[in-house]
Amino acid sequence: MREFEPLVLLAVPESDCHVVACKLLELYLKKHGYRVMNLGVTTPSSEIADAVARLRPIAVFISGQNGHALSDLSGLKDELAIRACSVPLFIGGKVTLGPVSDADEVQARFAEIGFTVLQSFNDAREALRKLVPPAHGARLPEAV
Ligand code: B12
Repeated sequence: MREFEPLVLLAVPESDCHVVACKLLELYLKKHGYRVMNLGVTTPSSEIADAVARLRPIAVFISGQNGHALSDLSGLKDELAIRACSVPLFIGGKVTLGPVSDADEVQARFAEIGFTVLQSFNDAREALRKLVPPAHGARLPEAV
């Protein structure tokens, strides 16, 4: 049994004030045994990168709702590289402006800036399970 569960970092992009989905994702992942640090809404990429460097999460999940995630997050890969950090990056929500006409195109655009697009909270859990399975029965410390 591990003493501490792995940490997952959550955030909403810099221009985006939609708080609900990110908070729900936090509660969902905690319920499923992960420690979660939620940086909350309107978080600049530099702050996300600083948190990755400081806390060394196993993954970063972004909830984007206002449709501007692609431009908001376009610098994150470089911000991480400056800090010599590498971490799997995932995003979900309403990640584009308007309805999605071609999901593969959206996936490809986000892949260019280092992200995998996920649809549901369950997808997030599956992605995490592939990285580090939660240790069932472990006593969970409070989020940092
Ligand atoms: C509430 C709301 C607001 C509130 C936000 C209050 C707050 N602080 O949270 C207010 C009124 C402030 C607001 C403002 C704006 N909003 Co608004 N808002 C909404 C609304 C009605 C609900 C969003 C919400 O909380 N949903 C609840 C969550 C839980 O549900 P969900 O979004 O479906 O989330 C699910 C999935 O998306 C997914 N998911 C979400 N995040 C993640 C993350 C990961 C990692 C994964 C795996 C999955 C995942 O799982 C969730 C659960 O199933 C939506 C319309 C709608 N009905 O969705 C518009 C909406 C998001 N807003 C929109 C817009 C345009 C704006 C404004 C730009 C409007 C304006 N002109 O000012 C501003 C933007 C302000 C800003 N800086 O971001 C658009 C976005 C359009 C787009 N993306 O193409 C929407 C879709 C409305 C619309 N149909 O046009 N908004």
